[in-house]
Amino acid sequence: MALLPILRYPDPRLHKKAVPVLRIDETVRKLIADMAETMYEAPGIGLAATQVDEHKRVVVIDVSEDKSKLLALVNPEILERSGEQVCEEGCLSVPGIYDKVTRSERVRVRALDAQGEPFELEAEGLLAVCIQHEIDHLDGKVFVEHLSQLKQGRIKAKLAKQARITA
Ligand code: GNR
Ligand code: NI
Repeated sequence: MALLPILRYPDPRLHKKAVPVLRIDETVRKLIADMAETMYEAPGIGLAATQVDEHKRVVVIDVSEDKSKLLALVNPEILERSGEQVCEEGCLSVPGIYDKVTRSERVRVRALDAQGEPFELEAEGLLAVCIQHEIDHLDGKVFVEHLSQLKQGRIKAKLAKQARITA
């Protein structure tokens, strides 16, 4: 296993659209394992391949208290959505920034697991938020793009300043 470096907003590579995985082989399973290790170490509740500069439709999620329920979703698709919820979101690619985003309350998702087997999942609450946040990443969208242009400008300025301090 290996820890992977996480791209930081506003890196333009975060806006690439990930392509579907055609064959789930050892390379994809290694990516899933490395992404899980990277997510747990961060720590975070989800990670999209886009964030580690792998532009394939692969996501890992674990919203459980004890970090015991790893979900791997390959080629995830939202089949149905309903309701609305507002959640204070954060992102490993936008460190130190948290803001409210409105998303669907419930989603039904179809994906392939790490063995290439199709499965469906009904999610609500935080898991539903996380699934939507990760699929956004695969489509090249970072959560701050749900915020106003004014807020996006302030966030870019703040991160640029942080980057100057850490450099
Ligand atoms: O760790 C994370 N926490 C989180 C909190 C609220 C809404 C979404 C998230 S996802 C985030 C990890 C991440 O950046 N995934 O892309
Ligand atoms: Ni994120």
